[in-house]
Amino acid sequence: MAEPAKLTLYSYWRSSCSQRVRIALNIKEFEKLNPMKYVPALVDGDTVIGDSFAIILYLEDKYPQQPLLPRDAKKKALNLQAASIVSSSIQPLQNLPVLQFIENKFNADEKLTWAQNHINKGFAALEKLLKEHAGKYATGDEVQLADVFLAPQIYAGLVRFQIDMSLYPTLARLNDAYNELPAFQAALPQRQPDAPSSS
Ligand SMILES: N[C@@H](CCC(=O)N[C@@H](CS)C(=O)NCC(=O)O)C(=O)O
Repeated sequence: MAEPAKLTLYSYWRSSCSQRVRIALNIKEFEKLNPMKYVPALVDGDTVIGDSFAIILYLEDKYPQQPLLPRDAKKKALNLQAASIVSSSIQPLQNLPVLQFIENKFNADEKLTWAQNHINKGFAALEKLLKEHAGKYATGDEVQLADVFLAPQIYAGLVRFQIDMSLYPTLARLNDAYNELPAFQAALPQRQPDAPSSS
């Protein structure tokens, strides 16, 4: 295993994209991260990667222990599909600049309605996609890529956007399972050194 101390993660406590990367790093047993500064960018020597999906796939290639992508082609596609729904069809629509734009154009209520609408659409798709494949975790009994993307999104849905998770029983059950895992607990926004004390 390469030297963990060479990796520096630039992050932000509340960023769900950063939370994904923290979970992946925790799963791959990196314990020492340098103080975080900005939403996810990983610096590894002279390599700088500025996107959580790219960072996680880089970690997967470089540190194959605790694989996040299954070898089985169908299961791998399922994991990539779930991760992509989160990273392409939900998170960009709840991103800060988008929410600020809606609030400035309309008001805070419209902002919340906008976010809830897009999160609910994505969660409905994920619930349908995963309910027949889920085991203890999203695609079986191992923690995989889909889980790394789902946990921060469900957390944001619950804590920031008041999503009613009873509509999504599979996702709600998965969230309970994530909350039991140390790698996921340590990545929670409120556990980060840059989180405000009132959060
Ligand atoms: N596709 C990028 C998206 C990065 C992104 O949208 N980051 C969000 C936090 S999750 C952010 O920086 N929001 C604050 C801003 O844009 O000012 C990734 O997955 O890393």
